[in-house]
Amino acid sequence: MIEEVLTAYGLNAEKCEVAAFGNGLINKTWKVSTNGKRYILQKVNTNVFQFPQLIAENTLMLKDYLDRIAPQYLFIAPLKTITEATLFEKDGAVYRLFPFVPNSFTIDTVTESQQAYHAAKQFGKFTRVLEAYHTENLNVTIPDFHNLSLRERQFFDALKNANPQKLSTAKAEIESANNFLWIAKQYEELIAEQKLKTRVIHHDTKINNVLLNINTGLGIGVIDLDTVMPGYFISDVGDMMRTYLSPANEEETLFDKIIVRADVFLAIYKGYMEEMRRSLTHTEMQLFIYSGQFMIYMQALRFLTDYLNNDIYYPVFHPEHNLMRAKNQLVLLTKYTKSVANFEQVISDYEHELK
Ligand code: GN1
Ligand code: MG
Repeated sequence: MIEEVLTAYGLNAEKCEVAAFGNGLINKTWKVSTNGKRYILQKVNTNVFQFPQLIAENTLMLKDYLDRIAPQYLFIAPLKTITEATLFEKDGAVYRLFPFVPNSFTIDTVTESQQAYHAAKQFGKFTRVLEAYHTENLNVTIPDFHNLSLRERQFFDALKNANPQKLSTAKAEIESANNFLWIAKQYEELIAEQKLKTRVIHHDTKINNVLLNINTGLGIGVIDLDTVMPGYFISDVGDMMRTYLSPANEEETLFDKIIVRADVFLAIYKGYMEEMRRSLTHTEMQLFIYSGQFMIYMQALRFLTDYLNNDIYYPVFHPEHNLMRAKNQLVLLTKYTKSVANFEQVISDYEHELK
């Protein structure tokens, strides 16, 4: 099938070297090298993205818009096939091909706060350059993706339907998740009171979704635009907190390794604010720290719910994999919550310095 895909893009499949690339949980990715040219090939997970055409439409609309209003901005859109299609589709399988951005690389963990700074700046810039874009034009590629109230309901449903053995194995994690229900309650209030502005949001701001420059370490741009949809800034800032603060990621099972780094927190704040300060409302700025709790909690609920539902969403390598991931996220959430007073101080010191 891959050969057929490459041919559809006008490449000589026989002369292409194809190697697995990256480590996303959802789509499959390869790097294609041929005649000194490099590409990124992806097979879209159509269980998760049931209408990949919606993603393709979004990227096309944004590309057209940015070509007009911000031609300098590097927007990494998929290439077209020789018949001008934005996707290759056959027998229900969907593929797309991207140009490989020269001198770019990605990292999987934040080892220096500067990396977090550059990434936060790139995600902030993405939303900023699209500030005036009419969000209602965008397709919703996954409905209710970051709707925490829905994730909470799905968790409650899973509790009702799960087998007793699983409920007992996950007793401590379920209890911990219940202790953080206030995070979902606060979200509901924010929505009811319309405290958050709808913006163009990336919704997957992990560090490996930012391209960095090999020579300078500076940010080049953002990738993985599948979940670019109308949303709230707490999703993007929150997922950065979730994935940059700790040197150990969501797969870590030695939970002592999960720590929350204040210098990385400041780097995220600086990078994002440098781009978004003028755009965020006062109310939104006050939700900067809450955004981490919002996203870490949502991810904990998603992993725990999937464990209880017999792993229908996330791929697992052993029976308790999703439970371990949930536990990991709950540990991170607990440590994050203990750091809130410190984060407030960090922000206030920095703001003071700026004045
Ligand atoms: C999925 O495939 P990946 O790693 O980019 C998920 C994110 C989760 C993440 C957790 C569409 O992203 O929301 O935060 O796993 N994406 C989707 O690792 O569900
Ligand atoms: Mg992704």
